[in-house]
Order: sequence, then structure tokens, then C-alpha cells
Amino acid sequence: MKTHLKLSTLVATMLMVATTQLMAAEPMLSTGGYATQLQKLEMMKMLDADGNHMVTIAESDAYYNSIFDALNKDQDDSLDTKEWAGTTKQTKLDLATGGYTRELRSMKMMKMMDTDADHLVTREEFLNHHRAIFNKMDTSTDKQLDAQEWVAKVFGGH
Ligand SMILES: [Ca+2]
Ligand SMILES: [Ca+2]
Ligand SMILES: [Ca+2]
Repeated sequence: MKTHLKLSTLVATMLMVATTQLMAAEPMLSTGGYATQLQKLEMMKMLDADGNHMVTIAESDAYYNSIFDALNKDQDDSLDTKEWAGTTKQTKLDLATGGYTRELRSMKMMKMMDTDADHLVTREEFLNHHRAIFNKMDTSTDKQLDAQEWVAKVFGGH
């Protein structure tokens, strides 16, 4: 009886470890709402600085650096929850659509980007997360996104 119990505990532990590893291997990059808003062509145009209908990783980095600056009211190197959410009067970012701004500023998205869970999103965490999103969308792995890649359903978010 005792051995039985131990065995089931062991199996349960192993299952938990396996599940955790699975989750670690494929971290959540996006909520469903965020993916929907980001993947609008209106947003693609905002990232495509040279207007050649392709978004390069450099264009993406430059864009998210600007978004970070726009959110980072106190100009230190991280975004706290207040900066993230913004005030009710000033919620839309000039650089993005209203729908995108709203989805970006959700606490769910903030938590996904805050990889060390210190309730601050540093510039590095912010850029790394968007690079991961870029790589996920870049199915041809040529470091640029065309319109087809832009709108393709690659996120399993909720
Ligand atoms: Ca471009
Ligand atoms: Ca800040
Ligand atoms: Ca952090």
C-alpha cells in the first residue's frame, strides 16, 4: 500500500516536471486580442518605416524602441505598472492604433514580457519579447516579414 502511494506520487511529480518543461519550451507570446490587433495591416505599415512592404528585424526593433520611449514617462530603463497601463485620458499611443495600444497595455501582456517577474519591464525584456514575436511570425526565417507572414495565424493565444 505504502509503495503504491509512493509510486503514484512519483508519477504525479514526473508529470508535473514534464508539463513545466513543456510550458518552458513554448512560452506564451501573445494574448488572442494582442495578436489580432498587431496583425492588422495598418499596424504593419507603422512598423515598415521605409514603406517597401516588408518589415525587417531592424525596423521592428526601432519601432519597439520608440514604443518603449513613449510608455516610459520617467525615462529610466524600465516600465512600471503605471507607465504600462497609462492614465485613462492618455491611453492611445500616437505610434500605434487604438486597438493595438489597448491590447499592449493589458497586464497580461506586461506579465508575459516581465520574464524575471520583478513587476518592471526593462527595455531589454521589451525588445526581446518583440523579437520572439517577430521570429514566430517569420516562418521563412529570412529576418523580414511580408504581408502574408504578417497576417498568418501563428499564435495560440487566448
Ligand atoms: Ca521595410
Ligand atoms: Ca520607467
Ligand atoms: Ca522584469
